[in-house]
Amino acid sequence: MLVHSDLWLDQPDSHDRIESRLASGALSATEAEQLHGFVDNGHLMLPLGLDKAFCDALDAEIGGLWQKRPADLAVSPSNGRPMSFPDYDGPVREVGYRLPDLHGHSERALALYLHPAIFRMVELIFDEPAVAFQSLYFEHGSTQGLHRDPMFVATRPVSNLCAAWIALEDITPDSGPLAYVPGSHRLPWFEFEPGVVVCGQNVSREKRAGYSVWQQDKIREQGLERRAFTCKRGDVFIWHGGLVHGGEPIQSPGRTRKSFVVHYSTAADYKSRTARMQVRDGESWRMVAHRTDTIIERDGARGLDSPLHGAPELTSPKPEQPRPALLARLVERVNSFRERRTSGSARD
Ligand SMILES: O=C(O)CCC(=O)C(=O)O
Repeated sequence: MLVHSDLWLDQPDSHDRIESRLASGALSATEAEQLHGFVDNGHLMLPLGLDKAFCDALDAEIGGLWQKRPADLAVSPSNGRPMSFPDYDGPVREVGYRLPDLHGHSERALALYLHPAIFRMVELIFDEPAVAFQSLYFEHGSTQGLHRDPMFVATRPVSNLCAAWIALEDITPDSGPLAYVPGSHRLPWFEFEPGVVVCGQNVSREKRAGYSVWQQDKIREQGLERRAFTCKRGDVFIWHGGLVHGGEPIQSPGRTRKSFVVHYSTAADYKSRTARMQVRDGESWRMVAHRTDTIIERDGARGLDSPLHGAPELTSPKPEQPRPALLARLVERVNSFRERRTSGSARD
């Protein structure tokens, strides 16, 4: 299927619009060139020139969080769902862990989340006020299969989504760089159910495998090529919500690939966000949902605070309670209804 987009950059006259904005002085020549590339390829690169001291200080903040383990910060273990930091009992900084919404606990992550130069580019992309709504810190390559963000990151409309991937160190080919397929943002979309591009929790392994084969076929049919984003510390890769991307294999085991990802939507459409994490409850686990509509503004940029700073919403009950599966399903249904009404949940 095709995903409908009202964004200017997905319209047939997008290149003309860039030239008009350039002529009117709304864009610099460099910005115009970047936007032309974005329209055609689905991505652009922006060098921020972060210095080593900044990245070392961010790393020290992360080290401090590993010691402190705040309850309103989640850690996602390799291949696992987010869990409350104090409840994590795996290896410290294990390969593949992620920190969702680090911007809620790190001054430097927040500075990147609301970075004025990235924000300017994102607002040129949307051509309307934008909002950062979630962040994700990776210490190592994700090795994630090729995907498109709307499969896991919900926005409404689906098309009003873009992401910035910020290198926090020089990224070498053996470290599992970001993988991407230039031009893939114009490919048709796989339907996990009729009319549904979201790959929900209940999508079967077979269906996911079917998606991968289908996506590879489409890439091949169109003569597109997978590339690896090797780059310098501070380089930012901004991608269109439809761009197919993932993580390359890590060839040097244990090698870090520190990066920070921010997702953006249009401020008029994205007002609040719910995030879920698992918390220990005696011998078992329960899922807790938190929602925020708090906006942080700085230097003309705006972003949602970490949802985990807010009070918990409905939680799934303890398994010992009567008819747990039924109740849990009911709670899940209410939660997802609430989320659909407000905005979206997101991958973590
Ligand atoms: O950093 C990576 O390897 C992949 C990141 C990604 O796919 C995402 O955040 O959407």
